[in-house]
Amino acid sequence: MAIQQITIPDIGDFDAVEIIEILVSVGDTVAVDDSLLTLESDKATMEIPSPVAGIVTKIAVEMGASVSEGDYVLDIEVADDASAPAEEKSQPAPVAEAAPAPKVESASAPQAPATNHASVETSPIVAAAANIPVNAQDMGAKSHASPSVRAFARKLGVDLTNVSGNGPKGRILQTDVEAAIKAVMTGATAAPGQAAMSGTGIPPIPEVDFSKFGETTTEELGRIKKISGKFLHASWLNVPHVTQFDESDITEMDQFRKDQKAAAEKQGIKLTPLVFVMKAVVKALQDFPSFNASLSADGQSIIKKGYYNIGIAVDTPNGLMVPVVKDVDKKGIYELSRDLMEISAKARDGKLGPADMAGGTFTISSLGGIGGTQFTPIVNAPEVAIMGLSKAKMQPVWNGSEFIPRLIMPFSVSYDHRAIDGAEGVRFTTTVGNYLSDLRQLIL
Ligand code: CAO
Repeated sequence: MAIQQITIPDIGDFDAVEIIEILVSVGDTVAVDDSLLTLESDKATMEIPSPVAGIVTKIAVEMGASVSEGDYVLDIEVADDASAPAEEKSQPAPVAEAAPAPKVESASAPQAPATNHASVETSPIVAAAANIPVNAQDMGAKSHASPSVRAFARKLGVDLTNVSGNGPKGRILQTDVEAAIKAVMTGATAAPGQAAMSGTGIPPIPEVDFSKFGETTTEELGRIKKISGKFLHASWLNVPHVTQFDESDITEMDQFRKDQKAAAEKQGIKLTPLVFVMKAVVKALQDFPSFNASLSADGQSIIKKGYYNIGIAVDTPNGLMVPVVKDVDKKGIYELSRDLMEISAKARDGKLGPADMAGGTFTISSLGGIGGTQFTPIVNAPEVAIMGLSKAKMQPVWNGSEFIPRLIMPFSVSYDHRAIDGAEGVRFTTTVGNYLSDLRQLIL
């Protein structure tokens, strides 16, 4: 047994090339020509093959390091009779010597393997065209595939560890990657937990058998949860969210609400802070039309709406529903309260029709009746913004000479950053907060 120090062979004109994959670990058994490392320059990706067969005993480099010809990278323990590269076994050449100069193909070359069969056999490095995001390298690091197939898989977000290879020695071919994509697109994926890729290129969450750890029960999600889940997921993936947190002193507003409560109850109306918030929000939407808007389908324009229909997230026994209160700008507090009571009752009784849920321009999700301090609501796309209301609490507030008790309501606004800038976001929340603190401003 002898330890062979493996160095970077002749890699042509390349110098200080980044290691983007370390394809072996200490203890791995490698055969001659098995890939040890992948290097990537701005022009090409190269796999460094093993010049010897043996067991990897040391890795002397790290991912991201830059290497050049002659740099020592790892040790392989070789059997005494196998200490020379395969094609050189009969020759007394030193084993650690770099293999013959590789053929490195430029980025404009579309396919990896050299076209000349002889050059593949004599060249230890298979070079490939590459146009790969540098930080997307860890997918399929242990899979047997050429750099061009790796590049192809990375571009499409396919994790090669989930793709079976049909090439020589199980090598993954481009056709195998294509077949894996097709299987996902047609829903004919491999065994559970072995999805070749998620549709968005996001690595799938591993499937776990929870019953290994204790008793479990499985209940199918309700119909509404399944439907709303799809919308929430689509928004989460498509909309670059920013959430701005704020709070408002609603002491006066709540006192006014309490003053009106008895009179409202005589008319069968329950006055909650939410209707005041709806009015304050609409006034702020008039000040900031980008929040009462949608992006065009091509994402190139913003469509500002001249009507103010506020969706209200309602917690129902079947799941979350978002009926819409129409023309909030044209209605008074009592009328809005009536509308709110009506649509929440319809939602809870499962009696909402499609028209009740259509035409919203902005959504409010109020958890204020339940609790919590702050949360990040998910934009109800194709709207561009949503407000989350949390529970108001009495808090000591410094007025310049003393602490006084004030009712402070935390709230948040999540928005689509493609449509709204951060400065605009905080101006909007500040404006809503000011209106809530002093309702008189709503009639100005
Ligand atoms: N701070 C303090 N108290 C609040 C409050 C707030 N921000 N908002 C409401 N309250 C109070 C109300 O005044 C009421 O108290 P009183 O009976 O003493 O007046 C109590 O909390 C209950 O209010 P409510 O929840 O019944 O009424 P609402 O108008 O505030 O909300 C509705 C109506 C339909 C939005 C609500 O019932 C609901 O379903 N909320 C959950 C929405 C949800 O699940 N969102 C999550 C979406 S993301 O998954």
